[in-house]
Amino acid sequence: FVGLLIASPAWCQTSPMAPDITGKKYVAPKSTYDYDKREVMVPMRDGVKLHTVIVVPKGAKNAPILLTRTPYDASGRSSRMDSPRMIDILPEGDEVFVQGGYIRLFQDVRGKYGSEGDYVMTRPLRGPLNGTRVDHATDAWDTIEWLTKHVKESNGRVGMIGSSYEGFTVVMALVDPHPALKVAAPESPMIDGWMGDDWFNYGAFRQVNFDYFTGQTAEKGKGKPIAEVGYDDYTTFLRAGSAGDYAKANGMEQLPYWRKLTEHPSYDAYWQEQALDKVMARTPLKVPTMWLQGLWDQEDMWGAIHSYPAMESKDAGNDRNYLVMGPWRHSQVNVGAASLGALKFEGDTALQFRRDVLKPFFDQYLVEGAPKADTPPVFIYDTGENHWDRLSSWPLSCEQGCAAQPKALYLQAGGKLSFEAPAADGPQYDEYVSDPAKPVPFVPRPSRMGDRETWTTWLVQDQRFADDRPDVLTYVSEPLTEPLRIAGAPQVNLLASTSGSDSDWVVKLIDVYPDTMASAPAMGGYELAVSLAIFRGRYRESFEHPKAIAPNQPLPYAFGLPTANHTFLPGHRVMVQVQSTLFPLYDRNPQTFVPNIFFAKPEDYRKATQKIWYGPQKGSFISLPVK
Ligand code: PG9
Repeated sequence: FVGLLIASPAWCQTSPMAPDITGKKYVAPKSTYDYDKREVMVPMRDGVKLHTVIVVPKGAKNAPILLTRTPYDASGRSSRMDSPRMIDILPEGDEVFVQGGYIRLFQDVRGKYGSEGDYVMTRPLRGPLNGTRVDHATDAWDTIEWLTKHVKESNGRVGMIGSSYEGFTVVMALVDPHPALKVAAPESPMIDGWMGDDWFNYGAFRQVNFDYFTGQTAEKGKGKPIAEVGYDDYTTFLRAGSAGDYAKANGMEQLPYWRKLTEHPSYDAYWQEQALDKVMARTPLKVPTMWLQGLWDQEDMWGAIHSYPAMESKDAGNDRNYLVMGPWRHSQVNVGAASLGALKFEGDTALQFRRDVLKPFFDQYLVEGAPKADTPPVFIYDTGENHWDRLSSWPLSCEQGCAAQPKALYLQAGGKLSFEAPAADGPQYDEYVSDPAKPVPFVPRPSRMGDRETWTTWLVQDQRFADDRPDVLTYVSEPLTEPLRIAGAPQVNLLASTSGSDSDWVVKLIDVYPDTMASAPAMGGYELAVSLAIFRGRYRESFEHPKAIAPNQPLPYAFGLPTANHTFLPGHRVMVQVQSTLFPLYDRNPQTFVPNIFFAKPEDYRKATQKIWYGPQKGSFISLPVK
């Protein structure tokens, strides 16, 4: 019997046992939670319901509402971590608002994640590009209307905030704002996809976005990135050929938005109709709006800084239109910003802004009894002297209407750069061979556009990796003996020729650090790009109607570089680099004129001899917005 007991202990008996997984959902006791999270489906005017996450502080009464309409998963955006504390579950950028007792909402845009309806990438406004009766303007209006009636803990006042695409939906809400929308902060908003927000820069196509196309449009939830076939994107895209070849090899024709892009390589009505800075400029600004962007915004370098001036003339009372530019990469305003790449700033510049400028600005319009905020019309960081500037207008230096006039910084033979015009009888040009088979990389290889550190810091990358290439012309000033302060958008005036019939021109304005920096030795000789852009030469005369370039003719190319607020310190030098590729971030120009560069053929890609011409009058120079 003892043997039986030992041999067959009670726990090995075959009698039925209660399962440990009951099938009932485990619900943590909410008693310790300082918030209540609800998920509701908000009805739009066409009957489509949008999934909306509402996070309400425990005991909230008469609380303001902060709304973000996102294509990036409202549930995920409101679950930074699982926690009984509201400040933990919301994004870092929301902390000041949580501390202020705000109700926080995230809503899936139509057709994405939990929302019903059809998804259209950056759905255009109703009109020639959108025959339906709904768009982001109506969806925002209907959402706010519903919120004011159904969120009983609120005071019926709504603010909207968001970066990037989420900034785009803020601007869309401003097109025909609901009366309860009292204040808005479009951060790095997508305003003009062809000029410089995400898809192109002056017509050169940004190949970084292929994973985005599949991620955003392959399915309602999160789509998968394209399978990596090599560690170095430079090699992968070079072997692929044109952007269209790469797309075809990866089945992108299945995606309607990719097809749409390839049908509109030029700045035609498709892009012009969607330029939100121009749409907004048609009507007075009704809602106090803080246009915000990073000075090193590698994704949306166009939107905010072109919308702000467009609205300035519409801000009759001069109390509704604001501009903020921090020393930030894309969307860094909502995370830690004490540094960017090798650069160190005066503290967490993003937290300083959110706490000292953004929150008081929003409180003024959303919190009953809140004081009038001391919001500067322009709040912009000096990236050379490392401090915030509070200004009454922007830019400070421009061709017309500014306190200061720009100064011509001349490119000269021998790699010189000077405010002195070159001698009329001096050398006429320098030249380089641009070989599409050996394009200039945008970052040192192996270039990995999907690598977060690479992608977020490439604009502040030390440019010494490029300046010794024979296909990069480098011009540099003498060391400065006193500070040189620029406050505006540098304007490129190139006199250039190419032996080809099409060409891209990349121009970088660079701050060269002194050869030795005792306080930061690794910064000795650093070449920091303060502002850079690529210009597709076929659009020299018209963005809408591309034209072949007359070979070997010195022709003027004029285009703006991104805005800068930078002091070149004594001992530093000013540098300009000129090249014709920035790869694989931008697709290569075949350098022979073809109808659509997306579908250039291998034989179209040909070397070209590029010449940059000098001269005291019509030579090449940068119009520097010196203040
Ligand atoms: N504007 C950003 C983006 C859009 C499209 C492609 C890639 C990035 C963003 O919404 O994050």
